[in-house]
Amino acid sequence: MVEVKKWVAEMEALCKPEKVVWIDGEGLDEYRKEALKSGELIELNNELMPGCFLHRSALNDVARSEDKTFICTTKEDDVGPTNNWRAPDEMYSVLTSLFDGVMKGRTMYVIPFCMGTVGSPFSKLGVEITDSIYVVLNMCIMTRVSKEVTKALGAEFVKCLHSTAELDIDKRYICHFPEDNAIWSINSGYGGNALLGKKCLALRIASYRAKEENWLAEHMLILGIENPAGETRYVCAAFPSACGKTNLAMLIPPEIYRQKGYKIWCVGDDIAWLRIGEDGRLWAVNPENGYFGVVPGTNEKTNPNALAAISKDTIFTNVVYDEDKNTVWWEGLDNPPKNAINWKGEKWTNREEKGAHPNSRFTAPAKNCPILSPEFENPKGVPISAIIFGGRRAKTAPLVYQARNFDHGVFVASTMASETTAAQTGAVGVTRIDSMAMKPFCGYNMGDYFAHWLKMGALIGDKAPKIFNVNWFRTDEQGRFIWPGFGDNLRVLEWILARCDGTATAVESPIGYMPTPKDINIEGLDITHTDLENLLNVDSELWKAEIIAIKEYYETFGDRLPQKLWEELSNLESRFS
Ligand code: GTP
Ligand code: SPV
Ligand code: MN
Repeated sequence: MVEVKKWVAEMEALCKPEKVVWIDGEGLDEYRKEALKSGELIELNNELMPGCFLHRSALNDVARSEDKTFICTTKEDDVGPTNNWRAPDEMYSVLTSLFDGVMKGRTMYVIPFCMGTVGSPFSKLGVEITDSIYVVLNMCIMTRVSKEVTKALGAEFVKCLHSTAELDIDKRYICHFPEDNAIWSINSGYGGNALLGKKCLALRIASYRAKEENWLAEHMLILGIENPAGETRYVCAAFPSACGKTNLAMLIPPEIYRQKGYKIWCVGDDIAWLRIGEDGRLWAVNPENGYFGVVPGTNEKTNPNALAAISKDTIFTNVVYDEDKNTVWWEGLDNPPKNAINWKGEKWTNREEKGAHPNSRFTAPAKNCPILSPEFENPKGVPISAIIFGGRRAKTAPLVYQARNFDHGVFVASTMASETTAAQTGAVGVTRIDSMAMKPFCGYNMGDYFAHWLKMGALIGDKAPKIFNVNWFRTDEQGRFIWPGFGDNLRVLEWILARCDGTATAVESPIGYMPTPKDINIEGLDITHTDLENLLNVDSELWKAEIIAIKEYYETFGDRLPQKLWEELSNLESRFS
């Protein structure tokens, strides 16, 4: 605690707030009231949505700003071609002048928080300093904040400094100093830019540590699949932002699976920390304590569990406000409200325009999820049978395939591509390679990261999870999704688990092992055998173009790219010729 107090005093001297308030998760109503007074929050209908609030962000502050995100290490080479680099001294000097006096007349909140269950040797403690009540309330949902956490604080904690400042986009910086265990973020209040326990700590800083300590910090959901015999097996899945993690993590089995007795358990929906357990297998924990999920498209059909999770004690950001009912609405729900305010805070009159921002979000406590896994608090986590990678691809990637072995799986994951979404600023729908769905989140050189994955595979050996790739987003000539997705994705998971057990058949293709159409159960589905054939088709012309793009991408890593991956690429090329 001495160290924490010393650091807080230094930051107080820099930011010059009017007062300092320590947060321990209790008495939050006081802060909510203040936020209601300032207009930062709107209290929603307490009968229909108890404990729920609406927040509208600044118009220029609706998504992660990747171009304003920096990793500051002594050597530029250590961050690699996928990250923005600045020398620590140079960046500290820019930030110090921006933070100087930034909290004049404001309150400085100090939030000790824990990523992972409190007291576990695998958890990480942090302290976030912020001048935003919205950040305080979100952090209290997304992380563990309690008296117990404050008590546990010692010399080792991640120093997280945040200010919304003037929300000036030209002075926005999200900076990581992995050598100092520090994160400084200014001029944004948006989730991944401002809730520093999430992407900044639990992925960028944690991945840096994980490489040194032989574990993995990944952008992955964790879910348990209980079969009719009552056995639960766990899988992790990495999809880029807004590509279906929360939905898969909370899926409801199709009717025929429910009747047979299948159940799904949600352990996590965004981040997984994976370690080799005493039994030599890979075990995963979810370091978060809540969900910061995409709102649009969430409804009774796509994700009833998420809908239940956000029925109370939830903060909604940038959705539509229903003036008559004092509730919220978004695209994907029925019956748009007559009198409404759009996400920008204007009367919603032009209904051609979306009312909710495409990246509008909910912040809901994990315990609200009706299918939260009983293992959620287990500090050891859950043993992982399969790791699934996937992206949003209109063509190219088939519905599912299995990597030939672990190293080939690392190759598949390092080369996965996806179309960009509204979760990051910039153009939507541009295909980019997003290795392991970690391109925006890996805190060091991704060439070294691939080598680390290969090393982890070698350490685990025979007990390594099997690796798969999926794509729920393949479209037909009219641009419609062919695969029904959502709950029906369990049909693909069933094949994946059967492959892990050695009970499902597969055929070899140039890209890996694939099911034939008869291997995927489509009972009760409105899709044909031909649709499945299309979903499983591997177009060699598209793949030859893909190989060229992969080569160009790999070249950007120079000699930091493991030779093994070049070999895998050359093997893939020869299987297509
Ligand atoms: P982040 O929180 O940004 O990391 O996103 P996520 O990966 O958790 O994505 P999420 O589950 O919130 O889904 C994002 C969008 O994809 C939503 O609009 C969903 O409705 C849509 N989506 C999710 N799963 C499927 C699917 O299986 N098929 C189709 N067609 N759309 C899906
Ligand atoms: C993502 O963009 O992957 C998210 C939302 O999960 S954020 O917390 O903003 O990163
Ligand atoms: Mn995410």
